[in-house]
Amino acid sequence: MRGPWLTSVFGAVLLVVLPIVILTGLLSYIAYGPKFGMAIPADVGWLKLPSFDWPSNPSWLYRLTQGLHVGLGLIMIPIVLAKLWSVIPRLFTWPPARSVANVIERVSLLMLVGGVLFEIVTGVLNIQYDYIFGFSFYTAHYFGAWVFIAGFVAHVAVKLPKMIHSLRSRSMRSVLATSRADTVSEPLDEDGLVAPDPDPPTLSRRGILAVVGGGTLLVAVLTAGQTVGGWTRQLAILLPRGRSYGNGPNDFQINRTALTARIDPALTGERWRLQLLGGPQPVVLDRAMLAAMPQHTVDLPLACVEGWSTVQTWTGVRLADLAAAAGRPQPGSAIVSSLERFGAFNHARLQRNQVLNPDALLAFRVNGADLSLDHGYPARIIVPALPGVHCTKWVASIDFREV
Ligand SMILES: Nc1nc2c(c(=O)[nH]1)N[C@H]1C(S)=C(S)[C@@H](COP(=O)(O)O)O[C@H]1N2
Ligand SMILES: [Mo]
Repeated sequence: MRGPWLTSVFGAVLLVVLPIVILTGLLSYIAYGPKFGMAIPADVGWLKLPSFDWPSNPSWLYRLTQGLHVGLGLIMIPIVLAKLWSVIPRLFTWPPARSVANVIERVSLLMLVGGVLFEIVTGVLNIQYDYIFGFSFYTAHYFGAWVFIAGFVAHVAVKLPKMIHSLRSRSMRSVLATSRADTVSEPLDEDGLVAPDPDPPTLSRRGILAVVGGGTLLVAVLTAGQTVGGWTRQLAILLPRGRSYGNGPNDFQINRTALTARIDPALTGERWRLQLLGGPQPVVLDRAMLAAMPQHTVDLPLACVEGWSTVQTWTGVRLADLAAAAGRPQPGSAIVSSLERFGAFNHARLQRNQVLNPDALLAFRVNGADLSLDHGYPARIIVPALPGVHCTKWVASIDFREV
């Protein structure tokens, strides 16, 4: 069954889809706020990306980019595996290198194959509850991506003409019309993909396409429910955050529970105060004072780096109003800190446009009810198009900065 045509079909799909996965992945790094040192790894040397303020409009921006990154990344797995299977004979060419050009080609293939497998493994493990490696996912995935990108660009440059030529060698329509009995090998090729002395086929070529395409569809069905919601959530059995969190207004994905974040419930009760810094002097507000401020209700997505997202109806006070209350109505940025004492996600720095967007809230309620403790009671950040990781829960203070 192996041959340049089949390999080229898988290759063509990957050639279209993987650049989207790469681009949205790099955008995710930028969305994390490298300018404020919040993107991980913070210091990437000459691999620094052009940095710009992440827009806070449209509100679904990060939901879209990160949904595409993780969603397409996952459904491409069967196609990547099929493509690797289709070129297995190349793995065993001997001698492994014949010339300098050949060595360069082999190294680029190592970067391509090693890179894509590394990105798949680290990516998949990061969206499960437990990431088991001793190194930072973000650092590994970022540098792994560049290894893969280098291999990918080199590979496309070398193979594109051959891919186009092979795709033209037969029509998809004729392949789809050919039964197993009529299936014959592709003509022998110089790369040795085609078996010189093949066994009779056990599957038609359209059968292989159906198996791989079906695998992709299956992964899509098993993962999409995490974001699509409704009854499809029950189908998201491959991913941990599709499941239910009880009924009612607070029944949506929880990233880290109050228990894991070691939130002391005593600090979220009557004693809770919001501290606003950045003005002439600190301003301390209790719950009643916050409730007396103008309240706004908006539908906004919460979109995690893990690819899931969910739109909920949030009610709270505008961050812009809090900035004014603090005495700095036109802040350059704002540092939000949580009651959570440990962990990398207990504070975040928001850009000016994120603070001043009229839909950017310090939310107290969701879907008409108080936030549950797991969703950040008594107060959490929700900002249009902001990556979920910066929607800080259990907010204790906001420091409005000049720059
Ligand atoms: N204090 C604090 N805030 C946090 C986190 C955290 O671990 N601690 N996790 C963040 C991440 S990664 C996401 S995706 C969202 C998830 O919010 P949820 O648990 O209400 O869905 O909260 C964010 N806010
Ligand atoms: Mo997240």
